[in-house]
Amino acid sequence: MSRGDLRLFVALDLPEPLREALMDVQDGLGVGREVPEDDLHVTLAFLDGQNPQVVEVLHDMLSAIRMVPVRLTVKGLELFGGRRPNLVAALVEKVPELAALQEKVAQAARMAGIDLPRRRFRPHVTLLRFPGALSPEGRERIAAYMAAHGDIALDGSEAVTFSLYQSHLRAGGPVYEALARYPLTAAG
Ligand code: 3AM
Repeated sequence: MSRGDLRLFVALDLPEPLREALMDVQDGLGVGREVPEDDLHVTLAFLDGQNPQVVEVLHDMLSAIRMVPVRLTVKGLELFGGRRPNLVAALVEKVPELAALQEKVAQAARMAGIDLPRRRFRPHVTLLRFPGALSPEGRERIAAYMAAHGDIALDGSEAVTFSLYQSHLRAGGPVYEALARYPLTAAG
């Protein structure tokens, strides 16, 4: 990433009832660094560092997307990072509308000239991050919470917007700035 580049990603914005339910999960886990309520999202594409000219084209491409709202259903929690867990995420059901939107966003990014690696899309909402190594007590607490609530199911409300975000890396964790928001409108 060169000087002047913007670190970008595109994400689905969460409806209020789902954000609130996920905040309760964060409170229950009580370990690590919580993702602030306004920052909870489902990443559709991580775009890394891009120059401002690319951002303008990308914005035009994203503005042209016409897709329907996405029903968001959480099915389970997962500890990411294998032997060195670095975050807890809520897994989101990959319904056809969500898969289609993710493909459209990736296509828009490529049409804007962004070299987007092909990766399997596993929709999730990151709830907590562990910037340092987890303490044994932290691990125990998480294990106990996952045993009791790891299969949580939250039947969702609809996401009606997605956004282009700039991520500012700061010592206390990333700060997300929404650069633009795009509507998902009902068909017909
Ligand atoms: O919060 P989630 O998990 O949805 O993990 C980063 C975050 O995703 C991911 O992009 C989102 C916004 O920062 N991310 C950061 N660096 C990444 C990378 N090098 C990355 N995803 C893929 N490759």
